[in-house]
Amino acid sequence: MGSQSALNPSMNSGQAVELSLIAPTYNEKENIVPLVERVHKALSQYNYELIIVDDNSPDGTAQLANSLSSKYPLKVIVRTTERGLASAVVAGFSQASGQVLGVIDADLQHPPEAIPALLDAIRGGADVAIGSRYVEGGGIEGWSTKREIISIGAKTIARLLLSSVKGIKDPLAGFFLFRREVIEGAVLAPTGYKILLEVLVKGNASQVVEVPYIFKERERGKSNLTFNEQLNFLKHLSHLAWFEGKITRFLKFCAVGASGTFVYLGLLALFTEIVSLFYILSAAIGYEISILNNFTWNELWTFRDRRASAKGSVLTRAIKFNLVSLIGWGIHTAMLAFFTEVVSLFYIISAMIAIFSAMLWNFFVNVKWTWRQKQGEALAEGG
Ligand SMILES: Nc1nc2c(ncn2[C@@H]2O[C@H](COP(=O)(O)OP(=O)(O)OP(=O)(O)O)[C@@H](O)[C@H]2O)c(=O)[nH]1
Ligand SMILES: [Mg+2]
Repeated sequence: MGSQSALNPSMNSGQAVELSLIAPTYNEKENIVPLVERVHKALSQYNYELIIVDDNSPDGTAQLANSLSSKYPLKVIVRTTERGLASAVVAGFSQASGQVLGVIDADLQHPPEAIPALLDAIRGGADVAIGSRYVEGGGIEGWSTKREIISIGAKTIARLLLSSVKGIKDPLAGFFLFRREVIEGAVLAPTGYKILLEVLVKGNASQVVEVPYIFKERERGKSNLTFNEQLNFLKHLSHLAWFEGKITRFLKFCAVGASGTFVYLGLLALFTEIVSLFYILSAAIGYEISILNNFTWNELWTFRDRRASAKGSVLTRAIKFNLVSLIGWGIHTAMLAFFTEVVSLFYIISAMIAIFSAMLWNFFVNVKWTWRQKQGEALAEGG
């Protein structure tokens, strides 16, 4: 960590800082002056500090920022040994003294004029206030269709995968404020581009509010977002899903599914060879018993944590599980036929795709429906 200018004491006049706003920068020299001025104008009524975390940008962003720090409540952190947006923001958090922490891009794609509305939401009781492009009144200026599709795809995956972001319209926002307590005790991983996800998944926010704003086109400077970062996003998501216990649950679910296959094959052989039933009848009996086997293990093991809070009785869940499995079996068969007959794949490959798809179907529908939690419990536990 490099130079760090002292706060101008007259600016905060000894009062507690209400808001610490972190702006990560890499080669944003052209944006620094308007950023600092616009933030100051927007927040003139508030006790705030702006923390610029620069990764030793070759264009001299940090030097320029430092020259402003006598005039504005501005801290400049220069990192010389590390590079990356997320770790820069986390470094900013650790130096912040405000009761509320916030993040804003330095390239003015996030209008500083929207900060007071976010702060008002926090004052009104929200734990996290998100500058949102996807609620009424919000929007995006000047994105290509391709970029919009990627963004909507990424958002959808995140919302499907992580229960902590359920119901949030813009979980990948880079413009947000939150109460300091939200991340107290949480260890934020300095990976990925999406720090809000870290805060929502690992923090303990219960009230999240979205405030609309229009995401502007970058006027000056160059984008730092690379394809590599987008791949990193998927890595980051799986890390967070693991953190939420989703992956452990999925692996348990798969193990139970595998046990069901053995039960099915064993009973098929037993009823056909020893009880001398017609093999189709043996298969039907074996199949139903294997479903009951799977249900029992899932009830006692995979979804053990949800038993007390799940909706309905054990019997209702068993019936739902049967139904889901039946449709899953239908999906498997239809896909097996489709990929073999229409796409002309080798039938074993088709079967692998079909089994995996049916597995995903079974897992997600059982999570969301069969073992769905009652409202209050889901909130308390984050889904
Ligand atoms: N400290 C630091 N800041 C970074 C780094 N990468 C990006 N930033 C800053 O993070 C903010 C967002 O990065 P952008 O490059 O604007 O990414 P983006 O907004 O997703 O992409 P565009 O819409 O193309 O601008 C900007 O303020 C960047 O200067 C980094 O490695 N270190
Ligand atoms: Mg940008």
